[in-house]
This record gives sequence, structure tokens and C-alpha cells, in this order.
Amino acid sequence: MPTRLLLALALASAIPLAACSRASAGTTTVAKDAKRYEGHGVVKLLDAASKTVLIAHEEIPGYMKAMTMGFVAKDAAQVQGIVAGDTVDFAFVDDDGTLRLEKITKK
Ligand SMILES: [Cu+2]
Repeated sequence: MPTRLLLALALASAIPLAACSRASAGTTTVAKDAKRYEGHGVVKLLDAASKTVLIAHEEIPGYMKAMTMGFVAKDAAQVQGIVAGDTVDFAFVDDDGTLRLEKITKK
């Protein structure tokens, strides 16, 4: 793969190339350098088993354009009362590509 394409991919996914050397599988500890973002959107689906909330989010400035994607909740309590169809404000960190919800509130 050409270096330029690799670099473009790394930038597009906001994952530094150096992240490859850090073991992160199986841990729920958020990396110290994880970046925090805030978003707004509509909940499409909640999957209790994987603690994943599918959110159709608006553009997140400096991070990504509008799209529908999954965010991982800390636990069931964090998303209690949230149902599909809710408009929400949320904050999350990009933990080596896993988007972990810091908070989510119904509007
Ligand atoms: Cu997205």
C-alpha cells in the first residue's frame, strides 16, 4: 500500500500510526491521549448485549461528517430511559477507534 494512502487512512480514522504498538484489547481503560468530542443526534437503536447505541449524528466539527454509527455505553445505567427515536446530546472519547460515551442526555 502506498505510504500516502496509509497516511490518509490514519488521518481519516483519527488513529495515530503509533497506536498499533499499544495493546488495548480487552481493556476498558480509556487511553490518556483519547480525545473528547460532543455531538447531537437521534438514537436509532440500543443494543443491550453490546451496550451499543446507534446514533444518527450531525456533523461533529473537526472529527467527522454527519452519519449513523455506534457508540459504546459504560453500562446500562448510562442509557437508562433512552429509547430509539430520542433526540440526544452526547459526549464521547475516541479510544483507539472505539467511541465510548462519556454522557448522553435526552433533549
Ligand atoms: Cu460518525
